[in-house]
Amino acid sequence: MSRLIYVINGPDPDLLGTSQPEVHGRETLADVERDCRALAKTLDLEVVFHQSNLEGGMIDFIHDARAKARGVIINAGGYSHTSIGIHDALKILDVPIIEVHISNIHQREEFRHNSYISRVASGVIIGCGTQGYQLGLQRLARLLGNDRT
Ligand code: DHK
Repeated sequence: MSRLIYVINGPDPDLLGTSQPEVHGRETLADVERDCRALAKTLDLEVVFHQSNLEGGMIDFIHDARAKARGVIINAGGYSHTSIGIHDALKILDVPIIEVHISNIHQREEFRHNSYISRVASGVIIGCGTQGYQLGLQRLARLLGNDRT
């Protein structure tokens, strides 16, 4: 059976490493993808990275995940705090969802404190830097029944 994990990123993660490095660190999304690929192999998982700056683009990736993925890791960037459309698309997925925020959104502006995605996520990883994506993968491996994690 497929062990495919969709890693879906919204706006800003595409600028990782260059936009606000003091908040999001210096690693690029390509670095994150490389590290996740290496980790996924050890967990007997496969990862596919998707990124869109558009809400509808992200929703398309989520719909696509319904037929293909065993789990989803999502950092919806600013849409986390605004998008009922992304919330609704995630809500009808029947695979585990891990929400990642690189920064600690609770130490930042008040408008970042609510995430619509947290309401439908199995787990939420906040403020662990780009390592959060790897932690998300480890969690999904556990949820999918890999005893090595
Ligand atoms: C990334 C963003 O682009 C922000 O809009 C979110 C999130 C936080 C992050 O920390 O990964 O508020």
